[in-house]
Amino acid sequence: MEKILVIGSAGQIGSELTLALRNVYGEGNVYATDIRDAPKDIKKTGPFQLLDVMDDKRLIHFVIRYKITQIYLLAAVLSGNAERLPLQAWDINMRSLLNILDLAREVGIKKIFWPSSIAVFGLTTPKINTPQLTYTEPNTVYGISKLAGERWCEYYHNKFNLDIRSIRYPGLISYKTEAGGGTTDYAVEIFYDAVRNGKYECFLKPDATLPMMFMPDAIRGTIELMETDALKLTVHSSYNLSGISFNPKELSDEIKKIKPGFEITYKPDFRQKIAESWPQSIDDSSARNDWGWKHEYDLKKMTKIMLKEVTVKQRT
Ligand code: VAH
Repeated sequence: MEKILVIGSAGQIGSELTLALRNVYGEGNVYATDIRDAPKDIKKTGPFQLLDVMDDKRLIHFVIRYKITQIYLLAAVLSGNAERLPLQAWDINMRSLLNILDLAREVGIKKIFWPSSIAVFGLTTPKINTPQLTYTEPNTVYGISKLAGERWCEYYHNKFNLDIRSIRYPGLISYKTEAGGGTTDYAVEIFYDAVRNGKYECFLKPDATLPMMFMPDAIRGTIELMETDALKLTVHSSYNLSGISFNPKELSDEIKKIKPGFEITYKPDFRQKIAESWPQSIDDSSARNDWGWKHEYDLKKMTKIMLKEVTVKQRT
């Protein structure tokens, strides 16, 4: 019986991945944890406990007590926030991963998932159809921590035969949690402001094209990766994964098709420079070849669902 520990269950990915894992492995077998309180549905559908991934002693007791077999480490400081507190963000993003890797080696955790990001790419990376293997010279604290994390994951795989799997997520769009300080989070904020006020002031330029993905695709891709036979996996740093690429103008035009009165203005801030250092589209052929990955949501379908769900959420 798999016993799964999710660290960061209150976050954008964790709040949805925890529920999806409970559907697959049984509610009582997926232990949701976070440093802060979790959404009601996480606490209602299975075990939840406050847990700080930086507290390695409490972490090891938890893992041994509940006989954990898999760990999903989703806690991290995202790009925008990381630039405000560089050394604290580096410490949190790296020490949390190293705590888990060493714990897994010590107690023999079968499988680990850790999210990387397209933030590992930088200004020297080809921007269109960015390959799996290419220049990775990130110039953000977040990107540097994700690149270093990928190197540690591959090191523990090669040296200790740890089965750790990772995805370079593009910008993720979801309605369950509000934006969490990322550069791509304009694509989440815009829906809340469109529903609440009918207008949005965007912190990126209208033509800032970035690789994005609707959360249901990201959750399915993560579970597909984790359920793939280890012998089929050829990437032990982190898999490129691609969904949709668009810019704020294209997204706002799609919103206007449903909400004609919606207005967008642009006031680029420090995150514009971060966005300019990232790719515009991603080549995910390794994921397609290794486990048959294919995204399902396009910009039109995602926009329709986001507006509907955010409208419902604003009413409750
Ligand atoms: C961020 N949402 O903006 C994250 C993501 C590709 C970006 O990793 O920081």
